Amino acid sequence: MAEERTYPPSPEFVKHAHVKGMEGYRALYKRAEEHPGEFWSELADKELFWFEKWSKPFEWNPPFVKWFVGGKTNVSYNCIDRHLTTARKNKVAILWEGEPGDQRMISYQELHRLVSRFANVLKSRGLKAGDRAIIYMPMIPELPVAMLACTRLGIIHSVVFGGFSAEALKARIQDLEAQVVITADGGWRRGKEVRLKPAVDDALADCPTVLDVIVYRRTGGAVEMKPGRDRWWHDLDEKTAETCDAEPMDSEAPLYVLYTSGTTGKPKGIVHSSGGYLLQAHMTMKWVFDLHEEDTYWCTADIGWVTGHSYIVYGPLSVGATTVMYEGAPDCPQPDRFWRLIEKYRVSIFYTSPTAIRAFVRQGDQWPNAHDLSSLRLLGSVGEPINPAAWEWYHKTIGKERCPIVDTWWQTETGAIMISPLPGAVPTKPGSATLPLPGVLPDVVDLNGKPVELNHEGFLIIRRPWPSMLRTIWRDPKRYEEQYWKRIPGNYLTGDAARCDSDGYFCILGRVDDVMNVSGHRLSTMELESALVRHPAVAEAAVVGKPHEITGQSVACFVTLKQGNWDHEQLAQDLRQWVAHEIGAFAKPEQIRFTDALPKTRSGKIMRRLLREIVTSNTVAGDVTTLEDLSVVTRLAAQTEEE
Ligand code: 7RM
Repeated sequence: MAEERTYPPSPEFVKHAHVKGMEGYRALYKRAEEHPGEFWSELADKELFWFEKWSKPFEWNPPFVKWFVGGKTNVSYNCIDRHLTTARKNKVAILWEGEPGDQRMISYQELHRLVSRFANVLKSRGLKAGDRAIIYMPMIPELPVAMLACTRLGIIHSVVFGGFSAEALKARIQDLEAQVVITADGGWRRGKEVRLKPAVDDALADCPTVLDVIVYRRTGGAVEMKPGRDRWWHDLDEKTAETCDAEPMDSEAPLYVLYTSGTTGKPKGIVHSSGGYLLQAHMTMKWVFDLHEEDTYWCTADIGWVTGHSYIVYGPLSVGATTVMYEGAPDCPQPDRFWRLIEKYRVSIFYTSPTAIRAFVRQGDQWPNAHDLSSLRLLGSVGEPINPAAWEWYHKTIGKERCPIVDTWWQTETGAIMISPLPGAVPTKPGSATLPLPGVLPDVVDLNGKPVELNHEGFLIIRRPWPSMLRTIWRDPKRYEEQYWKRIPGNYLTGDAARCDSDGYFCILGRVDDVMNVSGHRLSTMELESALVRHPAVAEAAVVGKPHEITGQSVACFVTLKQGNWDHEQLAQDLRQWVAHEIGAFAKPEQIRFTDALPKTRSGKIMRRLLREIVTSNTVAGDVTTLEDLSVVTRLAAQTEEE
């Protein structure tokens, strides 16, 4: 690692931190490593509410794990009800601002009322524990309300990011065999209404399991309501009671399914549990974000991604925090909206992505400098590797060299942060996620599972199961086993490459499989390729990630066409629209190149590695001995970009 500078936490920060100094961290880590059952049991007992105690801390039958076996709990109860008997009852739970500037401050008591009422609505529609709800909503308080209402009754929810198209939504509804869709007319983004209900209508043409659609009115835009199927949230809510008991749920009952991109065209439904998931989301709020009663905490993610689940909703509410939620774009009406919000609400902990940070760098320091950011005491980063230059800017310009930065590495599958500095303990190094959290045993290995030497690149694995680990892939345990546990038997394969230095610090380098990371959004090359070949003009397509200054990677496509007379410029436009339609606008290719052939191995596999080299450097240096027709590559490299 070129970057050698380290930043120890200030004595002032250490003094008030939940985990103090390296000794504090090491003691926790050691106990978790040596006595995992006792370690997690004690925390589960002390930190969460249980209707019934478990008989065993965990049961590991690789690749399947259970935590707090036989225990009964309820996530909604833990996030709301238990705070009502404390001084938190009138504390703001959700501090929300809409893009147009409207505000709502929802206390824990008010949240209890909203969630109970909506749980009664779901009950009145005949929904019960084990049923599935799709939630397709903008970033408004009713989104967490819907999640918590499901959780209260044991209904398994799946939040679909509002940026996904009708096609993507349909695939998720069908895979989950959902009975209900909870949505809204639309939301606000950059001053425009982003309509959601029309996408639901399109998707539902092919989803026979869905009997109910509940629509929240956010924008007031025109909506078609299908009689017998669609109902307004406010009509149902009007007729319902204010209280609804939380259902005691098995610790292992699925809490939610979140779809994420894998190496094939079909998204994987990652299944998370109740007890284990909540415990680790809760503990990492304290360990990593050092959350104290007086903090105002803001994670800028969308709840449609796992970061929003664990660190806007479940983690923060479980610890009784004030969690800030913002509906719209960071540059609306001007590039200083985030700094405005921090100043206005006196945000003390701010958690965002490297993509956002790089965009702020580009907009210029005048935007943050015009605001009072002195309320900040801790900064976080997630979603992709953060380059040292962006890290340094974040540290100086936003943190004024006062705030520790936690670079948090984790995945949809891990449920909670796995590798990150504890801000009052671990000295940080720009570009490194630093050390594993208590209970996490990562390693960097070669293809045979043998640990690589220090400072050498290898596959990042995790050696032991942890409480918030995914339990399976929805209705596909075989894919779960093959994807994560077969390659290095008995170990969890993350799909990331990493390097470990002589201090034991981990530097995460990015994906080793065909998964791309565009603005921290996970996309699979296969998913994009299958979308492209569904277009009538396309014969074959290969998609790779191209390094991008702001978004980390952008989508680059190589396309061969069917017979015909095509206007390439027009077609490139059409294909962009097509991808937006099939997956969502955020997945639109930046670059489309038309070619007569794709480079393939003798067995017919597209050599994406070569294409990656072409988009990165316009040359090919790697091994091409398995390539069938070498001239394809030279022609592609020589060809100037279509755009
Ligand atoms: C939380 C989330 C997971 C993938 C993961 C990595 C990359 C995430 C970091 C990171 C370097 C980080 N879930 N990633 N955080 N890479 N440093 N701090 O992003 O399922 O959507 O993506 O994101 O490649 O495997 S995710």
